[in-house]
Amino acid sequence: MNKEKIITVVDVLKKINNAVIITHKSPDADTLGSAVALCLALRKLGKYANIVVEEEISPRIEFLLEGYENLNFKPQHVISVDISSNSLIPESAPKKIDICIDHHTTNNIVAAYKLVMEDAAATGEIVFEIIKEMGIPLCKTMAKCLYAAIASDTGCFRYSNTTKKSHLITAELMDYLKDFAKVNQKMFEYESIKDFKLKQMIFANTEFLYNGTLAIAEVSKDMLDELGITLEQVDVAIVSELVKIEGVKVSALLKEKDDGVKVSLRTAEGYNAAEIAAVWGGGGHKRASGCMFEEPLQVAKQKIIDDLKIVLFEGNNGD
Ligand SMILES: [Mn+2]
Repeated sequence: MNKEKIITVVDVLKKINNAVIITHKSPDADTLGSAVALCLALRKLGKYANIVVEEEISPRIEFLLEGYENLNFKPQHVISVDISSNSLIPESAPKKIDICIDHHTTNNIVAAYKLVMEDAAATGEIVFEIIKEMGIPLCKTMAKCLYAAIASDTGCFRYSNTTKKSHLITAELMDYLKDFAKVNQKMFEYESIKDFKLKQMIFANTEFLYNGTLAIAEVSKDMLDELGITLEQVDVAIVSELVKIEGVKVSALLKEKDDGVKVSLRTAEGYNAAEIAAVWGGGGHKRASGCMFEEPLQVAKQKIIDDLKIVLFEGNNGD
């Protein structure tokens, strides 16, 4: 089933002359690494290809753009990678998508061709299979990008979404990428003094509710201004730290933006993060998800606390 879908998409990619590949808002290593790797593969096939990425990207993943340059052409086709809904398409990107490549169970993008593989740990795994099916040999840069994509979404191969296939693909990537440890270091071990100070502030205002089953924290604009950092620089790993604490079933990190509040959620086993976020119009995966609120920070926070009361006392049907 998946194989047929991959062949169909590869046939389409072989026929087109050019494409622009779009990444999701607040880009992570999966969307960005998948986009760059696919872009390079298309260029190797003799196509014109570019990527579209938001201007502000985390310094932890800037290395994925090393050596990348835009080509000058007018794109006729649009490919999305790792984007599950229209609200996650950056303002600067085209909104009409021709080919959608993703692994989110909550994907609701409308596209002429959809390749959504829910069992893939990362979109990077799907792009790996596309590149293999194209018959394009991997290179060091593609391997670096795809490794980063898979390592990012699996929490460096620790999360329950990691499969045997994730490891087999990674093993093959390692033939081309000897310094994978450097990639891990950049993505998982990088921390500036500002990052550390922000973490101190976030942890200091973390609240534990419902007998310690909910850990909820916030990043206000004032906190960011005080440290002189942007929202994109906030390490989402912080919300994962909170769900590791004994007894915590759901952790939420609320980030105040000009137009509302961006929420990242993490859950322990037995609580489906995608289902919880869906209540507020968001989406994601079993253990990690996100959503947006248009209300002010404290209003959004109270709404989350109130809505989670039922979930945390009765449980949801996630695993
Ligand atoms: Mn992903």
